[in-house]
Amino acid sequence: YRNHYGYAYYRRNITVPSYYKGQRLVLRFDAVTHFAKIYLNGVLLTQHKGGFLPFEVDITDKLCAGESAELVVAVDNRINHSTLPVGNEEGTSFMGADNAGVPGVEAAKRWRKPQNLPNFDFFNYAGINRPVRIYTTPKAYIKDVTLVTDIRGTDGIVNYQVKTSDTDGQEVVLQILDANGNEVAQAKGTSGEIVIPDAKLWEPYPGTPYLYTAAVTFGDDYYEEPFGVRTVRVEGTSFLINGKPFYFKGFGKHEDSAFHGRGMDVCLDVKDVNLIHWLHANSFRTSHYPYAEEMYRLCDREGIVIIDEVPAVGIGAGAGINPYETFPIREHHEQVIKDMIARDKNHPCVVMWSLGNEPDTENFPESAYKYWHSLYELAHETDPSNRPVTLVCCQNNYEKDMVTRSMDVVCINRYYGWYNLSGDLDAACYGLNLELDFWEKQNKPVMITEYGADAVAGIHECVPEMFSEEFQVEFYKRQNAQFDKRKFFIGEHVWNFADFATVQGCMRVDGNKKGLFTRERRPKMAAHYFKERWGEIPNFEYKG
Ligand code: GCB
Repeated sequence: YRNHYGYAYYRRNITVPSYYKGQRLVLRFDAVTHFAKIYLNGVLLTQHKGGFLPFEVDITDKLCAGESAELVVAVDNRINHSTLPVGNEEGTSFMGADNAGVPGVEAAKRWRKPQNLPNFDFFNYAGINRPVRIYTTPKAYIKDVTLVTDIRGTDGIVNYQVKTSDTDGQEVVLQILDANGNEVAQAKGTSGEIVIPDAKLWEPYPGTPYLYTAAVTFGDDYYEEPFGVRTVRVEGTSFLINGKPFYFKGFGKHEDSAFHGRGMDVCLDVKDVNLIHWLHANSFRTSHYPYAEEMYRLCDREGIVIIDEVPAVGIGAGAGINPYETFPIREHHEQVIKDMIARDKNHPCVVMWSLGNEPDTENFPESAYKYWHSLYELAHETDPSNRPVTLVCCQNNYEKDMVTRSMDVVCINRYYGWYNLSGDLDAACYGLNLELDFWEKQNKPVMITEYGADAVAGIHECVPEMFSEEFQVEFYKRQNAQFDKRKFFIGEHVWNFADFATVQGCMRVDGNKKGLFTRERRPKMAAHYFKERWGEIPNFEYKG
């Protein structure tokens, strides 16, 4: 099954207890990767495209409480130019030399079995990666809760909106509870403004990530949504959390481990969050897809800041044709942006949306600008809290790229000294500085969202050379020294938190080895280096 291509089927009998009678029954899938068809007793209930966000279907009339039924989930793991993430359809692989044009190679590509050729650098783990649940509500129920917070003097302001299944009869009551469960404010009606006097703010750790709870009652329905009072804003070249300039210290991550692949693993999440604290890091990007909801809840509680990314990785990269006019991707892309924001809008840990990772932005600059700018506007319109929006760009001709500079925060992935100028850190720093001079003129906050070197744990050298742990440390020391000189530079996200599985290829030895930790979460030398560095960098006012 590791290299399975196409549909796989999950089949089991489900029963709901008879005491659920009279309730509304909902079948919810937290994520099925990448395309799902759901059948109950052989009848197609729903289908869903996109592997990293939830979907649900009302089964009240389909499943009688007390009776059992056969649930079948048909999952398709195929990726192509209409899916996110993107798969190559031309038979080219993402990694390594392709020898295009060599007759034997070309013929062999046509001859071989169809297979997934990811245009991205992580293993295409598919299937039911997250929980499936049946939940119940009363017949009249709370559909959605939106909470937008602000700070006025010492007061916390909560603008709320509650959507319900029907509007007549019952009244909506919203109570704000403090961390001890005591009511601190209350309002009635489906929307309004609530004031929390002398509010405690949500701050990234080691500040206090204080959480309130919005307890919503509507008739017999009751829902609790934890939230934090905090603001996020970009001003000049600063990224402000609660009005103070924040410095991002952290990584791009993956949902990945040896035993669970991309399957949800709450123990692993707790371990990772502990390691994030151990490193004195404060943030990560959900590269390259929205993670399981449990991780966001944990980060709300633990005060870890998230840049939330949709699975738009690899659009047009290396395609050589204009992806924006060729590939049927826009509609789906818009949908996942809306769905991600709908799912994650109330999390205080989420401070910025990422529209995607490393698309082609330089070869067809005008089409690229049109495409990404409309998505940028969509994200702003969709988010009730109007968080900053970005797109993470790959190492490219930044002078031609019109998209990256138009985002609220410029997020750059750069591999000076690794994929280019390999091993030559003097030249790498020279090139990096020329580029930083360019960004300095744009008058925007800039952060590095990926930089790194593969290091195979246990390889040591007296003179640091590529793939050794010493080289990885040296690579970071040299480049961090350049970032520290630049005031507009608002953060460093190393690539990657831990080693992870990828498609096999001639540039990968048992996966990607750019982790600060091994895949088993053992620290490499670079983890110790960053622990010391980040221990001395405060969350706020690092650059004055
Ligand atoms: C990148 C990608 C990331 C890869 C990384 C690498 O630019 O965004 O997905 O894993 O480079 O290590 O090559």
